Amino acid sequence: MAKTIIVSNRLPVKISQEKDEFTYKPSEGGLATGLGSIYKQGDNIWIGWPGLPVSKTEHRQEITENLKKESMRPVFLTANEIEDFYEGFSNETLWPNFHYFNQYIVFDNGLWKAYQKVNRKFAKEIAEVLEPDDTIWVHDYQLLLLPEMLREFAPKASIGFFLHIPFPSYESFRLLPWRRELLNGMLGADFLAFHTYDDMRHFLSSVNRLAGLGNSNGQINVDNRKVMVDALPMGIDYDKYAQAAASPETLAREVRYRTSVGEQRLILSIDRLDYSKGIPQRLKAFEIFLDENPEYREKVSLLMVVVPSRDQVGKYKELKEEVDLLVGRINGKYARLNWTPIHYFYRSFPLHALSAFYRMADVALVTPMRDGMNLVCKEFIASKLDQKGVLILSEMAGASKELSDAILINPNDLHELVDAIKRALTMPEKEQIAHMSVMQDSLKRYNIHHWVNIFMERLNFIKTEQKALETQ
Ligand code: GDG
Repeated sequence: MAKTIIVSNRLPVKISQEKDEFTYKPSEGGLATGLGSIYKQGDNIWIGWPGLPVSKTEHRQEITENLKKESMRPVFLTANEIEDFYEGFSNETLWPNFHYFNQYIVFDNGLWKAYQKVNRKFAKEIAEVLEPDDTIWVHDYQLLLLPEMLREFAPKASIGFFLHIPFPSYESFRLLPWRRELLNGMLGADFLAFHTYDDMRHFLSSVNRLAGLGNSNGQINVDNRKVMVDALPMGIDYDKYAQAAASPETLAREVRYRTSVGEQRLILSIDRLDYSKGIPQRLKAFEIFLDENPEYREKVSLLMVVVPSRDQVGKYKELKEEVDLLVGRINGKYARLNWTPIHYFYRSFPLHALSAFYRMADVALVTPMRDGMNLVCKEFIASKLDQKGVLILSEMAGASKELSDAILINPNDLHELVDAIKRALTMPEKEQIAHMSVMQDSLKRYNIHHWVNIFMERLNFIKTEQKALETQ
């Protein structure tokens, strides 16, 4: 029977090691939940890096056996590969370039070689299990070369690709010395999807300029093979967040947290530590807000969760220091014995704590400089069971294309941000409910399951079209 192979850099599992003992926890990420309905069926399988370096052969065997029971297959990476392929080319070359932080790009041919090598390693691992009628769904910027590599040994395979981060405009993408190879790698897929129409347009424009290929309604002819490109915004597991918000565990946490923070109003900010998320800008805007609106001091706090991420990468270390300094400065300036302006947490929380934060927040401040989609703002909306609360959202997040009922801001305009905070805190409840219900309706409908189904449907569609052409 034909199977579906999901491929991503990381497997949907968190493995921790204590001496020679390994413990396995399923990861809670949106992608894992959404694709859970697929990869656990029949012979389907998820292939990816298990998230830790494992050098001993017996450990590798043990992990492989245990993951097999959960329909997963590991691709082991050496410490050098993690450094050069993952931290290096993926996160110091592609990530800044695709998010328009071009001054941060590391141009290094050694990192590029590691990227090619690891993509090849993934291809080989897939080759071990691939059969002619299988479908392969490749995810994200760490594996841009993989579709073409798979095509080499499986010319008829059905290959889909989804990019979770923005695809940059040609003017940004062309800066990369390896732009043609990267593009050709992606064009090995039959169906490529992006979060937004703009990402898709940027991709098509690069295909046109670098590969000289035009398109007709998002279809490109690559070596007599039809490749389809589309915008497919990713949704969340709406019911999971709505149910978590109604659960006794979340409610109990909310009561506890409320006792600690008192009756003041809360503005919520949650992200991985990443320069693309606009964390310093958000802190500066909150500082100006307190400065210009003294009546809000002691009445409103910023609850800021920053989840540690990529802490081996230089720019992330610098950012951590900047955020620490800003929080210290603002708290030092405005704190009172009975009031802390910013409750700052540099760690991650379990789902029910997150859910209690979403419930308690009067305002969610989601202001990335660039974001492929941003799921935090969608989770906030799904958690608002009483429909009260206001979302301030950056125009630069893919989610802003769907959530036009949020207060949309340009994160580079700190004064617009300050005004938005004030507007959010004074918005009448009736207006809050009106906006929230529109956004909830749309997110309920375009949820993660819908996203997965449409992706598979489109991939099947283009494959059927290709076959029809071949038999003509
Ligand atoms: C990439 C793209 C795109 C956060 N803190 C905790 C926690 N989280 C969870 C959130 C959310 C996820 O992490 C973050 O997702 P985002 O979409 O906001 O951002 P990225 O990690 O940058 O994801 C992004 C996404 O891929 C999907 O395509 O939207 O644009 O950059 O689900 O809830 N989860 C837990 N504790 C925390 O403290 N349990």
